[in-house]
Amino acid sequence: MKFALVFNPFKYKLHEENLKIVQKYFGLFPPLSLTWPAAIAEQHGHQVILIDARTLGLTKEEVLDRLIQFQPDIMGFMMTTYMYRETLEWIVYFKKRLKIPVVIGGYNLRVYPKESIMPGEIDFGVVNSSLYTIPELFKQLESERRFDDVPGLVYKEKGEIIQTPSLKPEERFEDYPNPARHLLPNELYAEFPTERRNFTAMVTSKGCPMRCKFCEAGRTYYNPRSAKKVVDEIQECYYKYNIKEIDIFDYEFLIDRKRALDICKRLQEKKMDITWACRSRIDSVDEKLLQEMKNAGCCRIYYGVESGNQNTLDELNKGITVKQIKDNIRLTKEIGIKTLGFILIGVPGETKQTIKNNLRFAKSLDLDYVQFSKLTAKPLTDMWKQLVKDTNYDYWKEYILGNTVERPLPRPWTKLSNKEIDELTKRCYISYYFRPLFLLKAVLEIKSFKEFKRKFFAFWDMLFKQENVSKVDGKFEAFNENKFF
Ligand code: B12
Repeated sequence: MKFALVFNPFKYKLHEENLKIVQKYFGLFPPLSLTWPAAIAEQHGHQVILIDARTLGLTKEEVLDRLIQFQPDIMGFMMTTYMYRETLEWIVYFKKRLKIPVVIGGYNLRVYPKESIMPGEIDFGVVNSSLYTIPELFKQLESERRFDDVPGLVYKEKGEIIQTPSLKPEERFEDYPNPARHLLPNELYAEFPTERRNFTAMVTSKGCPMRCKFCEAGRTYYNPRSAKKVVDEIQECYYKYNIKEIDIFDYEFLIDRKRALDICKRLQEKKMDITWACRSRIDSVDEKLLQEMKNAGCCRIYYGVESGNQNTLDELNKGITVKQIKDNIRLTKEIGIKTLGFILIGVPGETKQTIKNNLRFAKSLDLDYVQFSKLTAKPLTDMWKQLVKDTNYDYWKEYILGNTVERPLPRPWTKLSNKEIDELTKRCYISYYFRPLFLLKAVLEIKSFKEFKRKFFAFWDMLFKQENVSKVDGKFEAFNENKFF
């Protein structure tokens, strides 16, 4: 089979947790989700292309030209809940012109498996993992077209939508091939804090056993790749794609301390000139682990700080203390690893005063970067379940079904309005980043002209272009540092 995967550009959405300018400068990342089905299909002898139209700045027409040249038998797209309708527009466009089957996968299939494939243009949905679903689906497409034995598939038969059971327990992430980065323009990627290029993103484990109320990954099956596999993939990045910086996107990279130490030890032995960042809970680190991480090239840790208020942390089921936050951020900085803190705005009981206190707390931690996100009832979170129960209305479902336009979700857990939350989030960014000494330090640490350009434009736009309340922007484009001078 000839399999064509397309990653479409996407605009800012009013229901997102980030401000528009933050979204604009978030970065150009490899479409990792699509590199897995790509690699799995190739492993089974299929021919694959992956078109990253977002990073390459391609229009639908330009992508169509490439597809016509390739002559695929089947097309694939990744669906998040947030961007479902936008990706659907792309699917409709290609389906009309190429008239070949369309398969979708991605997070929204877990939330709304059947609804995801309701549009007439979509034929199949991969509910969870591609590991066994893709080879079986392609086998059936080439032979008898009997889909009832393909695991984890949604498909249409005689006007009905049928979902087959997924394999249990979930396939071992360890058994996956490495993501198909050879299909990507690896030299074009960068995220906001990127210091070295080439840059890539990586995922080394799926799921998270913790139970934070605001996160959709809570209590999902933790499914790691072994230290050996992880380091093999890093070596592949380094030697094959000249990658010098990696952002490890696991929900919680350090949850298995033994695995983390093993990865560090192996990286130290390999002596590659490579730096990496990861996401971690505050209570996963200690001095020994941080030191090993630093020695293995860790340059930045993204911590879920969320709040400087103990009651809020408890209310969100975060399971950490304010003291742990202070101690471990200090330790991380002393060891020479940069810190980014995620802080939530609009938490239960939030007032203008609590936001002020949190801003002061973030400043006192002296984090290198802070991301202020508006707490949103994201699909599959406890907050979402409660909101659906209280309002008897599931915004996300209605949104993907096309029954409602995009809009910010209500936040009944605070008296602050959505408008106030937007305004205060913007004020937090400006107050945090526009401190003379902080700016001076940030400028002195910049390592390349591209990094300077990216950060300069982001600061400029935050000051002068970010509306007090983010609005829809039909012309929205992610910042592409490869485009300008
Ligand atoms: C890397 C990443 C990105 C990258 C790259 C995009 C991508 N997903 O490839 C960037 C930064 C660009 C990105 C953007 C966004 N992302 Co993102 N992203 C991730 C992240 C961290 C890793 C994805 C990954 O590779 N996982 C590992 C693989 C193995 O699992 P997987 O993605 O589920 O893929 C498997 C199956 O689902 C299936 N599959 C997936 N896609 C497809 C497609 C086809 C055709 C087939 C057959 C199968 C298939 O096969 C894979 C192998 O089994 C996940 C969180 C996570 N840890 O998973 C969030 C995540 C998927 N993203 C999310 C969101 C919200 C977004 C954004 C909306 C954020 C924003 N505001 O801009 C955008 C939307 C992009 C879009 N076009 O829709 C949410 C989705 C939630 C939801 N309900 O939809 C997640 C779960 C993160 C979160 N905590 O909120 N993302």
